[in-house]
Amino acid sequence: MKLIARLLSSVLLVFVIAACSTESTDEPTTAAPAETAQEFVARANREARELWIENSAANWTYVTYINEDTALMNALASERYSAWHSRMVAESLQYDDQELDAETRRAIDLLRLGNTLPAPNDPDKRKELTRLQTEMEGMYGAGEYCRSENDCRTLPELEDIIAGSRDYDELLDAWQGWRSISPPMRDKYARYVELANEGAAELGHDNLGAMWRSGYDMTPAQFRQESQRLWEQVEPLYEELHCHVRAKLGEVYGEDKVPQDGPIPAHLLGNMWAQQWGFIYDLLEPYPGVSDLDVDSTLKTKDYSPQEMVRSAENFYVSLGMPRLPDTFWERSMFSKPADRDVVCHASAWTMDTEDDLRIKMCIKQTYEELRVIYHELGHNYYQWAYKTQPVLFQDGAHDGFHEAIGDTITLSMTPEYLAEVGLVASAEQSQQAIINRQMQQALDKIAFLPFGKLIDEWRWAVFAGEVTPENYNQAWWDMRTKYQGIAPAVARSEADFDPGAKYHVPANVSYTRYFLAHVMQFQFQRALCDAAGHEGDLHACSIYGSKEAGERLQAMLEAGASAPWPDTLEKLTGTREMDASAIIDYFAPLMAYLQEQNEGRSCGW
Ligand code: X8Z
Ligand code: ZN
Repeated sequence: MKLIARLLSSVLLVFVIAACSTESTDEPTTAAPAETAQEFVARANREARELWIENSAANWTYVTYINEDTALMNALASERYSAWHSRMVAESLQYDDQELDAETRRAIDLLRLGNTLPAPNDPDKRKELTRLQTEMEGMYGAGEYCRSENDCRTLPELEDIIAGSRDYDELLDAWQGWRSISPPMRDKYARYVELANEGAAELGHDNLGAMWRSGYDMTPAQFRQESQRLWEQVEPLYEELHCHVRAKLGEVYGEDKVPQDGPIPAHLLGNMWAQQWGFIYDLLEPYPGVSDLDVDSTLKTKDYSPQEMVRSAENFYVSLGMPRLPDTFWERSMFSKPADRDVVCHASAWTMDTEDDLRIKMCIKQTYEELRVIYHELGHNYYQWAYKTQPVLFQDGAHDGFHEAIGDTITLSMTPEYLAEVGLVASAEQSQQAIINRQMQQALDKIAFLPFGKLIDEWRWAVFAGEVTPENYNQAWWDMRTKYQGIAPAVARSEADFDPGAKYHVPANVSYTRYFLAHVMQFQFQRALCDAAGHEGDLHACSIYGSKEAGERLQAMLEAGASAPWPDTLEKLTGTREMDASAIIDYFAPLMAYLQEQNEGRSCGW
């Protein structure tokens, strides 16, 4: 997660803003403001930077060392930021009637909007909200499932079981076990929704979901439509994948366990949340033995250390012409799970000082999936580094989907040729069968993710809008999981459970549509970068590894940060002003043909 999101998310305050930007009028002003709008923005940038540094230090300390004391320091820093932000938003209102240059107006708009967790303008409520949020994130980080007093498992351990076991009951135990951490969050979450909605309403938004949706240079209603449009473009591809995976799982676990006309049991897909299915590739490999895609075994055989895995990701960015990461990155990052304390293992990338103090926080394991997560995180770090010369208010992605898409775009260049070149697989095969094998591996990651990426906020938008209430939190969650993903829990769930809380971004208050957008846009980015690199032929065969031309185009986009509306930034890279799923459809054309053939005669859907 980006620090700015975290920082700005921790708090926005209290004053009612009628609108995010208003038209200027001809009415004379009676008193000259103490500061010009430009001076105000310059001060906001200066002060925001100071608070950013304080908040990131407190937050970093908390999530890498969870205890009561660090929780307190974290919540206090959030409150301080919140109070400042509230004041600044109120002060900014005096410029609403002025005609401002575009840059100043945008800075003010971003100042008001750039907060994912607005608090009400009441010190007690502000304190309550920052503490609730801090607490829920800590409960997630410290969560563990104990079968007995001396037999406890952390999330990374439970994830290993879900990824590697093929024993139906053992899988179910790990799946249910992790979900034992979240019922205690339920009441806190309900209160957090009330308070955050109150904060959003004071800023002129219908609710917090509507406020989140207004961060895309369009209205919340338009954004909802946009994400729906993109989902409809990719849905047919997901349905083919689902159908084939269900059939294969039926063969492995029996059709009594995996009925061929209904949703797939949620614990059989290799991932704790069934969001990416790469760990069951061995059950699905289209042409067994045809290509060597087993990066996991190379990482284990060569015993890659976490540092070496991070180096390997850094090398890719360097090959594009980007600099090596600073020494402090290597000294201060957290690459492994400490043995002696609770941490939030969920991966994140940080800029601590808006300049060169970049870090990642991960509990790295020796798997290909983790290697790709490292590439993902370094995408955030290189973005942060590239836009460090922008004013702080523009130090962000063009929108949050851009931020999430950078590192993922780079992973699309991890072709068999690239993997062979850097020694992560023994050899690269070019045959059609090898292509299908690799596409299956990628689809289990990228296509399987799409409905999940869409539904998390679909649920939260409904919660924030009051359409889903605490009485039906869990039921609504599973309704959406079934509707979009075609999966279902294998054991009865009830409102005594709080399954959304067992997914990091819910207790951590990180919006999620960003990942859905990123999964579509990374293919658009890749198409543009491959053009720049002079690639000819199929998109799926392109790697921009080593291309300085692609690197320059990418860097230009990164340096712009949030300084312009995202369609302008997108147009510079891709020539289009629209998010569009045609590139992902083109990319997976070979696999789509394979899946359709496999699914012939099967009855798909759930
Ligand atoms: O949260 C992340 C990143 C950090 S921004 C590791 N991702 C989502 C998730 O894990 O749920 C990346 C893909 C989706
Ligand atoms: Zn990310």
